[in-house]
Amino acid sequence: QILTGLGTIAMASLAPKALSAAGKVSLDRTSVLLVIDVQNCFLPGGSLAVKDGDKVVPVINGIAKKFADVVMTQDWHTPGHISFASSHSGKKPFETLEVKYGKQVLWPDHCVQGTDGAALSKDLAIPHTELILRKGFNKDVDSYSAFTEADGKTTTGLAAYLKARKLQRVFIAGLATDFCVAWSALDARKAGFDVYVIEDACRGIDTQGSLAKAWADMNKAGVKRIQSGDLAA
Ligand code: VGL
Ligand code: ZN
Repeated sequence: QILTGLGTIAMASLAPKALSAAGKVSLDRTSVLLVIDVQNCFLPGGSLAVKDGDKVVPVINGIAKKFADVVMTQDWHTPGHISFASSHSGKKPFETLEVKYGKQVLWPDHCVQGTDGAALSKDLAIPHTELILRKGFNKDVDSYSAFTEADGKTTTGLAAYLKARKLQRVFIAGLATDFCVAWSALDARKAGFDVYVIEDACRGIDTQGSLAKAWADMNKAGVKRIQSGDLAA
């Protein structure tokens, strides 16, 4: 216990609110599962396949049953999108380019609007998903984050949606850990949400040290790193 001028504060009130006695993270009515970019292009055989990307699908299907509120995102680029190496002569995938809003990693063409590659995995089984948010649809601006485009100022509207729905605790899963998951987690923290990244429900791309850097940045920002098994029943 801590004694203060105002009286006694039980230590329990200082413990992370989410952890129950069993060390599990309990969910409540303010909790939302945010499933990032589980789309064919990022799955094995896709144009920007994330290693073992398909392994997240059964994990996500399982944990989604614990959430009353589920939101998904879909990377949704125009043909000739600024993030495609093919849009810049002499550039190859995984090289970088200085653009108006900073350094842009260049990717193989992926998630072009309306294509099969941009479709959500047919193996996702989360019929109670309440919102599917598309991002990266501006030709000249990428958007890894579900909240704010890569220019650092254009909002997707997601923070306002979650706030209007009184969803304060954001649990993130999906692809890729070191890009769209991490950027979404960091922006969610900036917008004032409590943020958990469910590590085994994510897979990373890991180019040029990006995965280790993403976890370091998330840790520093107060993002909680948990496993699917940490969620209370
Ligand atoms: C992503 C690279 C390019 C992602 C999207 O979903 O993490 N990565 N576009
Ligand atoms: Zn993309």
